[in-house]
Amino acid sequence: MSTYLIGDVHGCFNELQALLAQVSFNAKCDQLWLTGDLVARGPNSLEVLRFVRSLGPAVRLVLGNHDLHLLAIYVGVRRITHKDRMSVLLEAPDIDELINWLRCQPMLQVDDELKIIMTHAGIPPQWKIQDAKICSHEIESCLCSDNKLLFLKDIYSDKSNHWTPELNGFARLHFSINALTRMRYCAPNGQLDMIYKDAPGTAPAPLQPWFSLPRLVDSRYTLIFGHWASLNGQGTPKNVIGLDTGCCWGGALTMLRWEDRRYFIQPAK
Ligand SMILES: [Mn+2]
Repeated sequence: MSTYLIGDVHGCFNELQALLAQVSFNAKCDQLWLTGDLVARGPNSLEVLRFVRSLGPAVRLVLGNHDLHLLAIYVGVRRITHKDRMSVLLEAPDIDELINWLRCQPMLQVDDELKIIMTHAGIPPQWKIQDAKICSHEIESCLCSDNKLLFLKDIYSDKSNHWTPELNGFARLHFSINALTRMRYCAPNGQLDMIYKDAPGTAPAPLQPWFSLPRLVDSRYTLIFGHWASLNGQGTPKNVIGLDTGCCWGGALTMLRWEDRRYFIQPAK
């Protein structure tokens, strides 16, 4: 049994299959972890969702900002754009089942034996694991409840970027969604910057990548994330691993086998 962790798939179904074939992935005994953003940008979002869902308990995933965007389009509170490349998916005969499965997926994965924490964008400096668990659960409860899905209309609020434990209501959900699915840079006080997006080294002072600030998360755990393709898997501290290497932009899909820390790469086809 092996544990495989793969970065943002973004509809790159062929590369996902090629990567799994490299290691003869077997859903009966192996585990597949996915950093989220299964859909959008790439050509085959529908095939990716159908396949990942079919893996059942062999897969552990988290939702990314593009997965939330899909849910928001589905419930009619956001508009699809040409860049999304999701019109085939949204017109599929099984779209209702796929959405109902997707929206009940977690925002956070924690494995206390393997000592792995995975989210789409990262864990903000101010959070302990327990904070991440509570805040993830709050989002998951909304996503899984039909009448609360409309909150997705306003998920992209750049204003809620400063954490205090007293945050509540929409401001708290916004902070959590920003931190878990969109974060890249923080100010030295840990405040999220939701504007700057380019690779480190170009960011205006005093912004720093979230993973460069001191963290409250238990340092025995390795943090796995995706989301930030321009990092290309580089520049993170030892126990923080970015797996998004921009397959949908012509880069590659990257997979880490946890047990021997070996990397497998599938260039974009
Ligand atoms: Mn992504």
